[in-house]
Amino acid sequence: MFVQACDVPAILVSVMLTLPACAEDAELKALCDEAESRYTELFGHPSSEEEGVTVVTMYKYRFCPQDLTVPVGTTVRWVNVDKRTSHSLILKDEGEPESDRLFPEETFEFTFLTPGDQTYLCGPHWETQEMIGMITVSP
Ligand SMILES: [Cu+2]
Repeated sequence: MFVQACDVPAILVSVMLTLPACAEDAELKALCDEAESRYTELFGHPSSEEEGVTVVTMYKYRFCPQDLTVPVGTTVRWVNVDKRTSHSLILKDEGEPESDRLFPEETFEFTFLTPGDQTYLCGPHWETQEMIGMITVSP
């Protein structure tokens, strides 16, 4: 039997602990909650309250959310909420050049006009830290 979800009955918890994917999910969720707290601290409101854009935070070598689905025409705003580390964006499937380095509190925006899945990267950290994100643009 294959257990896909992490919310399995308690009796399976010991099994879950052996599933690295679930532990990773929990870790990423905690990290992304922290990123959102940072965002609110820096900008005075939750990222979901930004008008006209969908926010992805960049924090501790991760994109939050790591997987995002948006309707075509959506502008995504990446925001570095780290304290010291700079990041960049490589939207390789869009054939765009790498963005400038984003220092803490800096942002980068891109409007997705082509439906489909794409993987994007942080220039300095995708290889060493696997700082990689996914966007699904729905028609
Ligand atoms: Cu980075």
